[in-house]
Amino acid sequence: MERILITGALGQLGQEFIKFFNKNNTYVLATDIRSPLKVLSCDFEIADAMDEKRIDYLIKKNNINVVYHLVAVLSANGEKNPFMAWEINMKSFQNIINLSINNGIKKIFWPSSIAVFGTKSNLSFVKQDCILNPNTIYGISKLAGERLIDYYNNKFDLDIRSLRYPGIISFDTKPGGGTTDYIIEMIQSLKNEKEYTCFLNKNTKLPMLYIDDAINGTIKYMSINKINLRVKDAYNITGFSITPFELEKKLNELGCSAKVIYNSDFRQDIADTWPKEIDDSTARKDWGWKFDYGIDKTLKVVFK
Ligand code: AKB
Repeated sequence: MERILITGALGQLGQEFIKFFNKNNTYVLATDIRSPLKVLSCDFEIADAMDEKRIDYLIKKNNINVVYHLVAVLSANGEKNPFMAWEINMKSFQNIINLSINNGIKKIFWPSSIAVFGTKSNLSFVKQDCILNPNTIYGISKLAGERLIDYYNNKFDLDIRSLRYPGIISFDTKPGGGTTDYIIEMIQSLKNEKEYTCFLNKNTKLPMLYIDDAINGTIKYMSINKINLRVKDAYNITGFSITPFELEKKLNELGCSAKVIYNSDFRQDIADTWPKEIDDSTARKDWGWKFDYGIDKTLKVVFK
């Protein structure tokens, strides 16, 4: 029986993983550095993933045997304080791996991101294997994590797995401090008939994925026999790609008439180094990855 620790559990992905595991009667201990605003459907402890002793205590106390380590400072927030972002992203990662080795935990999930790519790869369609030269501290930390996953998996016989998530679209739980966040902000503003100022240029195409696809895909990936996984660090996955202007048009078609103003800021520079489309054929081949929600189905959920 899996007994799962989720770190950074109150973020965009964590709360959705909790819902999934809860439906499947899997034990979850959720941890974060702040208290939840509403009661969670699992055990919860305030704990900083940087605090090795506290996490060690919680792992032992709750007989944890799987970790979903979701703590991360995202791309835009990372640029405001790169030293802090590196420290949080990498120290917490190192702690979790070290604690896993010491406590006999073999299975770990750690999200990577489309931020690992950079201008040296063909950004109009990034392959699974291409030159990775990230330009943000977030992307650099994700790339470092990917390399460490490969290294630790070999050296310590661990089973750390990772996916390069594109922008994740969710409405119950929101992200914070990312470059792809605009998509959620625009949908919600226009749905509420509020003018929206978009921080990206209207033609900035980025890959996106609806939250249900992200959760179901991750769970499927984690359940696959290791022997079938040819990629030893992180798999490309994606749903659909869209520009802010294409999204605005879709929202107009759904009856939203509030204005969108395009006023790009520093996040444009980040987006300009990220892929427009992702080649996820390796994930499709190796473990049957596929998405279910395109943009129209995603918007249907919001406008139902
Ligand atoms: C971000 O925008 O920083 C994240 C990501 C794509 O990893 N949503």
